[in-house]
This record gives sequence, structure tokens and C-alpha cells, in this order.
Amino acid sequence: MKKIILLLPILLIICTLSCESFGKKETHKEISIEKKKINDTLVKATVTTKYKTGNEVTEEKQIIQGTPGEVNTQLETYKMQILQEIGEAHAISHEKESKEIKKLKFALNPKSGSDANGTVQFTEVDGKVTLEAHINGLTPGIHAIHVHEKADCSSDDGKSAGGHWNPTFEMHGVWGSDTGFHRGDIGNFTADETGHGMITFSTDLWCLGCDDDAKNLIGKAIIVHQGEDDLSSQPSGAAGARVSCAGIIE
Ligand SMILES: [Cu+2]
Ligand SMILES: [Zn+2]
Repeated sequence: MKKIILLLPILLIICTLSCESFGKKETHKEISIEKKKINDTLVKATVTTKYKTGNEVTEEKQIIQGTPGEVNTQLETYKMQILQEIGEAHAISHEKESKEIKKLKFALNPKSGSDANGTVQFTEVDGKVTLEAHINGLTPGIHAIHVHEKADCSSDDGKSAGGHWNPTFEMHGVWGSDTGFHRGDIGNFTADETGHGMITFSTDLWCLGCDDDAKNLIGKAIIVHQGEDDLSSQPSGAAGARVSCAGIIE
């Protein structure tokens, strides 16, 4: 009995020395990496580092942009640094790869005394732009739709939008034709008996806000015509009045 009483104080002292780390809060670091492909040559990686100490969480974001090779090299270096700093055991790493999607949507407004209204949406994924237009209030039948050169729908007849967008100085024609075509020559679509029409169109010859003037749609306009594009008359297919207009702006 006497022996036990003597031992107790010694045990307590040992504990205050070696159990100090018990009370010390550990910091966990959680890293998530999100890679987005902007186009074939450009990748953007967002590295989010979360530091968790007890209930406290702080977050740090770092953006790395460059060619896929450059980004991967930088990410590897960064990951090595973190592992050295905190030890593999405490690092939880998530990696997610996704594609950057750009989306723009505009209202198509009636022109030339028509009732033609609707929406046009552009989506860019992986260097390819898709247009989707829905129009109501058209006369039933075939209508032309083009990209015109200026995002200016201010005039009543829509002529403020200028002529067909033709950054490559080619002839008006069928999209993809060997004899040339405007980068705005989308073509025709049909409105049903209720006056509704829709068209989808995809191409890698367009972009939304890139540096290539021969591809960039920003600053141009979408025009829907009263008539059909004959796909041969110069300079614009003899498609008649401009019945709906939308500026493509960022
Ligand atoms: Cu046109
Ligand atoms: Zn044209």
C-alpha cells in the first residue's frame, strides 16, 4: 500500500513531459487539384490547399496556367514540396480533371417590323463552338441565319449589324465549301406552321473570346432573315429583310 502512494507523483510528472504532444493540435493539409483544358495547348490548374487545425479551416488557392506539360511539371514540384513539408501521412490529395466550358446566351430581337424573337446560345468546349437558336414569331418556311460583322442591332432594319462576317475574305457560300464561304454563313433552317424554328450548328472555326480574329465571335451579331439564303448570290445569298438580331458580346 505504501509503495503505490509513492509511485503516483512520479507517473504524473512523466506524463506532463511526454504527453505534451497530446494537447498540441495537429495541422492537416488537404490539397485538391482541378485541371481544366482551355483548348488543345492550354491547361489551367487550380490548386486549393485547406489547412485544418482543430475546427479552424483556412484555404489557399493557386492558379497554374500553361501547356499541359508545363502545368504537370509545376504540379509535381508543388506536390513534392507539400509532402516534404507535412509528411505523406497528413496529406490527402484529390485530383479532378474537367473541361472548361464557356457559355453565352442572347435574346434575338424583332427587326424590320417583324415579331421574330427568341434566343441564341453559344457553348465552347474543347475548341469547338456550338450555336443553338430558338426563334418564334417567324413566317412558316425557310429562313437564313448568319453571323454579321458588328454587334450592333440598333437600327430598325438590322442593317447596323453590317454585312456577313467574313474575316478570311472569301466568297459567300455553303459552309465548308472548297470555293469559299464566309465564317458567318451558317445557312438555313425551317420554321413550322406555328412560326417556330430552331437550329444547332457546331464548328471549330469559331471561338468565344480567343485571340484569333478569324475565329472570334465576340463583337459580331446573329441575324435571322425573312427569306432563304440561296447559298450562291453575292455577297449575302439574297435572303431578304433582317427580321431578328442579337449582338454577341462578352
Ligand atoms: Cu445575314
Ligand atoms: Zn455570307
